Amino acid sequence: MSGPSSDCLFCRVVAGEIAPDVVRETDRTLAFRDISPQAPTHVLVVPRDHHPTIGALTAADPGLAAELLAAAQAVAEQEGLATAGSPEPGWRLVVNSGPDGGQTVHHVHLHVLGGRGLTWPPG
Ligand code: IU
Repeated sequence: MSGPSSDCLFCRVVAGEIAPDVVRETDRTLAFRDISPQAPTHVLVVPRDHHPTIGALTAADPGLAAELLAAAQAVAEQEGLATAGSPEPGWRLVVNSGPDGGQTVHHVHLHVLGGRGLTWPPG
């Protein structure tokens, strides 16, 4: 599924009905600050097309999945968490999928987290 869904929060963001704090955009992706940041930098990267999970996106449009990954790297560099030649100071990419994964918004999104030392394992 890739058409917009009126009851999908991130489809409404992509459509401009909700105005997030946008940090980067391309013709197929949008990156904006999480409303409830879990680190000094917490940016969500979403495809403009609606795909519910990372698995659904990868199956339907692997090229877009790769674009989303590249967009996350670009956001990390833009936010000063990494440079093209170095991963320093470092950052984390999180994709929650399904109930046990803790996914609450069912439009695939990549969390770009950084700006402090992140602990492991996650909760
Ligand atoms: P999750 O991976 O589905 O659990 O992440 C959803 C994220 O969306 C979560 O970090 C929320 O804080 C974030 N979010 C948001 O940025 N804006 C909103 O209006 C809502 C949730 I609702």
